[in-house]
Amino acid sequence: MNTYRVLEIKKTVFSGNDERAQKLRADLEQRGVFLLNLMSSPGSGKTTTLMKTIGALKDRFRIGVMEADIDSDVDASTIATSGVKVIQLHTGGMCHLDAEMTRQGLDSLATEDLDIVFLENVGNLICTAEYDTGAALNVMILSVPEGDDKPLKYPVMFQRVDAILINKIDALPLFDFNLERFKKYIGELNPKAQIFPISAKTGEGVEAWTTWLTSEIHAWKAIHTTGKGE
Ligand SMILES: Nc1nc2c(ncn2[C@@H]2O[C@H](COP(=O)(O)OP(=O)(O)O)[C@@H](O)[C@H]2O)c(=O)[nH]1
Ligand SMILES: [Mg+2]
Repeated sequence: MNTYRVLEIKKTVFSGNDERAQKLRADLEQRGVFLLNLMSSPGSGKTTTLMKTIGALKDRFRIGVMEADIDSDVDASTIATSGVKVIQLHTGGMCHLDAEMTRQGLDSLATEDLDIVFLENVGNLICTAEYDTGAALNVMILSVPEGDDKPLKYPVMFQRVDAILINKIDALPLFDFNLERFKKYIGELNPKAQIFPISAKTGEGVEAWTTWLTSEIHAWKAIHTTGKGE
């Protein structure tokens, strides 16, 4: 099993997060490192979904993971079992990562030998949505037990993401989650968002997600990469 380091992130004292995020995005494009920012409420299945996604992509891409948490190392220790490079970021009470904190994490992870970095953001649907991390792709997970009305309660999050994973579809028979109603809300808020119903537990639907993600990474690399990659 891989070991992992823990980085105590320094709180950002700078203003101008959007400019910093644009700068970081441009740096990552130049370095050929595709950063994916994964957001959700606590317990929706970010770590479990990352494990399945890593399993599908690790033969094709060199993957690194940054696990952000207020204090614990539980997730980094889980991800380390997959064999990819992982770092635990402690936010010291902050409920999100901004671009400068993300840069600190990437510097500590060291990305020279990586094609993709997955950032598991701190678990919540509010402040994580409000800070651009500099990622190439923003993805969120909504799990079935949370209910199909969450786009009405947290519209900023659902508006800002490129893709939405509806996780825990194995539990659909137990809940009144209505996928068609959910799609209607998203059609109004963010019609360009891709929606993937999955079960990170059983693996159902995961292939459609990883196939789409792979094509997004290839399209991004075709534009930005200079000789790095598969
Ligand atoms: N039934 C079911 N449970 C899941 C699924 N994905 C994750 N879980 C469980 O949900 C809990 C939280 O998952 P985790 O990946 O740690 O969520 P995170 O806090 O968003 O990283 C764990 O007990 C997982 O085993 C799923 O697709 N179906
Ligand atoms: Mg987690």
